Amino acid sequence: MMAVEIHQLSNTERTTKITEKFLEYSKQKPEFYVRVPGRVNLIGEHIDYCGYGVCPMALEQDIFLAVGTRNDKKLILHNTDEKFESFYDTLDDIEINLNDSTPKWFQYFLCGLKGVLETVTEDKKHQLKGLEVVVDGTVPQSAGLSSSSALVSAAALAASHCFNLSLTKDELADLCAKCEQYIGTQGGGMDQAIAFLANEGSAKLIEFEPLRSTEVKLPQGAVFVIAHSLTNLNKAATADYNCRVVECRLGAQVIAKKQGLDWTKIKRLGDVQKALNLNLDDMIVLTTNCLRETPYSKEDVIKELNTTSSLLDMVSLTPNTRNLNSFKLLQRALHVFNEAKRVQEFHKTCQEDFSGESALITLGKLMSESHDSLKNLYECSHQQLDRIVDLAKRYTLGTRLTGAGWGGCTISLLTADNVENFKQFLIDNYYKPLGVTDNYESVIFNTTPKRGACIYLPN
Ligand code: ADP
Ligand code: NG1
Ligand code: MG
Repeated sequence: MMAVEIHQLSNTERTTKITEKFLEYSKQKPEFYVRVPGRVNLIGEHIDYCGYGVCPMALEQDIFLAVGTRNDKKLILHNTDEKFESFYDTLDDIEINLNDSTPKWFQYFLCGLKGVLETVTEDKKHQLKGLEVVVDGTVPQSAGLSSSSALVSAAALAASHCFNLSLTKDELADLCAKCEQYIGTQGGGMDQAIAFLANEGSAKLIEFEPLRSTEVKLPQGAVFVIAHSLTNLNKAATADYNCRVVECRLGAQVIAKKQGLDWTKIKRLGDVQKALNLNLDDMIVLTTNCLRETPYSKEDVIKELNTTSSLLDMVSLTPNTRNLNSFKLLQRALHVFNEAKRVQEFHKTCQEDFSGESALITLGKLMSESHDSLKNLYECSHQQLDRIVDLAKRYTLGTRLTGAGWGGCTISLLTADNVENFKQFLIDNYYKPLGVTDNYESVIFNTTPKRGACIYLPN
């Protein structure tokens, strides 16, 4: 169990700027700083919440906090981006009230803080100090690069350090995966795990229950380029994300019921596989036999499970999916089992063939297949993402949407000799027609694996 690393802060333009902002607001210097990176997922999309392994790497883009403690129990949050207004609260009174609108920025911070406060016993709560924080973020927002989890995780790390709790990286990853759910999405834990467990220079195979991470050395000559489609979706603002979580859960439960298992004990497709002790290929055959292609209405699911609407609401659905009446179970489950296989093959290829050109071709092919499946079976792409994927075929070995989708970014695998041509091709054929005339490096950029979360102390 590893502790989060603590380093000495080096002075850069950015650290000077955030320190000055902090001084301006609180009239004192920050006591410590927190950095948590965003991530790009190379392969394994929408399967973490089904219990399957994924392969992300940490980004250079991050959430950076300047933090000071207070002797009262106040929480004061500021943001260097003026569109995010300052927020004032007290530690005794953390509530994340979600109505039907898009969550507020500070509610992501509150998720992390609430998660950490829940680990503090009642008799210790009176000793806690308040916090004043300035947030500075460079992760593109609502674009599948996990700005949300970087913010939640940064808040949790700041609180853990401030309250002297010394939570380990694994504990923080688990805690943040759970507490980000206070924002309303039932995510699977990939983003928070890579945020804490990443090492510079390698991607990671992240597996769950128990949380494990294995280094994935990417083949020599592999270059990864992220391209922003200029469309966004805040995942907690609509039911799209939870709808997919629930479709997978219902698929798992219908298969379980047909196989004579207690369906109420099954939450994820990975749970049925474990309970039946089958391999992924067997699961694909079983899924095709147990589920049908036409969508299921809520009534159809109730009949399949021989249950009631209220039990289904309680056991299987989320508050924002209870009113839905069309669930595609076969398509979603087939995506999940095949994507889980692609992750295994991706990892195996990186292990076996570290230098060969054929490895790059295999990885690219797996990424392209992943995108096709997300577009056609999982229906979480966007026409702008599909357009980039089509244009990218000319220069890349494989391109796919990354993160939850419905907008956001693509990740491409290519060889170094094609990088500049690819970027120029997208600038000319994608970005310029959409009105982008400069600052192209903010929408299309190379990425290499960076390290995970850490704390910095001032000099
Ligand atoms: P992502 O794909 O980036 O994780 P989400 O939709 O899950 O997208 O979360 C995006 C939300 O996270 C933003 O709408 C905002 O509320 C919050 N957020 C992310 N980065 C910042 C930041 N730098 N400052 C304030 N809030 C941020
Ligand atoms: P993004 O798009 O970064 O919000 C989400 C989930 C992940 C994972 C991916 C899809 C959260 C915090 N993140 O990421 O767990 O399911 O979608 O693979 O819910
Ligand atoms: Mg997110």
